[in-house]
Amino acid sequence: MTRSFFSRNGTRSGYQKQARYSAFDLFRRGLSGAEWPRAWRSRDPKSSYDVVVIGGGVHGLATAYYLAKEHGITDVAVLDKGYIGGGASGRNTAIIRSNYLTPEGVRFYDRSVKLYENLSAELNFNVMFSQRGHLTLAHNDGAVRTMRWRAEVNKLEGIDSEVIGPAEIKNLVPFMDTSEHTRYPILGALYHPPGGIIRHDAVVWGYARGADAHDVHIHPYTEVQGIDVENGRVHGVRTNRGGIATSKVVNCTAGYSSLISGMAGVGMPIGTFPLQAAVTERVKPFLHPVVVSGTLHVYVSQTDRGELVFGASVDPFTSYSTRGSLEFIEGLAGHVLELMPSLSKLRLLRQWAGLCDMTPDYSPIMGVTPVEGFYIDVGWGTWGFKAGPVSGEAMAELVATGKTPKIIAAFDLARFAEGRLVGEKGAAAVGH
Ligand code: PYC
Repeated sequence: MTRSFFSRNGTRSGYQKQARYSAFDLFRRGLSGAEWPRAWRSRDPKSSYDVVVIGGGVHGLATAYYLAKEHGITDVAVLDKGYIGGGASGRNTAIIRSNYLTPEGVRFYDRSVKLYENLSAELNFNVMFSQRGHLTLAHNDGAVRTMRWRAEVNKLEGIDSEVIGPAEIKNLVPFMDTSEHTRYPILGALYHPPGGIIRHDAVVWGYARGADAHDVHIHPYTEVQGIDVENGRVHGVRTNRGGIATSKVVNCTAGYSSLISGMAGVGMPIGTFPLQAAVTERVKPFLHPVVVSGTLHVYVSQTDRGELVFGASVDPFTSYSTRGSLEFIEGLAGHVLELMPSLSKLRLLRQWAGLCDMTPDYSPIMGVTPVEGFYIDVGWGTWGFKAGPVSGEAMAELVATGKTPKIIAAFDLARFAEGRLVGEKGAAAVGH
């Protein structure tokens, strides 16, 4: 294991490259109060890079990581206008699953689940992926039908996913009222054992640390203010820290993806909506799987720390606001208590919002654009976090080889003009 040390600007001292600690090291450090080594280096941007990735969340960092690791392209800069992982990667509910509706979606998210399963080992960083199972409840015949449809598509693609009845649901979540006497009786559920939750910040830090170890430059607080395009080709980006010449730019942003693409003159069929979520105080573990109810517009999971994480639908209007609202929290409490009345005494600790770039068919937009050298990995709606690893892997392959990997071919921008939509709304956690 490498034991080299670098300072914040790349010289030896404070930065420990890919260190692995023994339990004794951790104990000694904890007691000594010594400064922890930095996971990635801070440097000034160079005047040019082979590839500039815009967006320092899981998608951008994973793209940079796989470019360097799988394709040997290390002259890469990742730019973010805020801190690393402070956008949608830090503003989600960290649910991972692949029980989608379309074969294209199922295959794509399954590859992501597989990459997530191996990510701690890949990055030598514990991302705390907890595959506790994922339950999507059905409270009416229409929902049961959609769950059956999804289960069949899932099974055809080799995904562990099936429709189960109230008795099996009760086994998995004993405190849930599965009787026929509730206002919204539970008729069944789509059960997806490989689904679960993860530590979103660990994923971001793991990829950032891994990319840095391959000499990728990570530049937080570096806002892209313009993209230079001449004769249909990218030549560089303009930032608040100066211009950077490059022939390849990858837009891996969420929330601002249409603004960034607009700088290159590429229009996006995207509307940006806030998605709010909230977390409670910690309680003893009682909820193992992730539970989703589309009818009641709510999803809930319990973290390893004991907090309950709740989410619901996107706000009903476009906005770039990431503030929580009282209206949302009132609605959320109503939905949660409809499903789990026994939670009425729990106190909420925090709420937040992330920005969701919604596309007309609820599938992402990935691949090339009419501008040569300008690539997009955008339009993630409410499922960007779960797609981080596979998106990074596929975008890196595209940028490095110039060939669109089969796994993302269906998600190209041209599908909107050519009427080849990949309708994934039926796999949304709740009605958005
Ligand atoms: O699709 O699983 C999901 C999800 C959860 C929260 C937002 N989207």
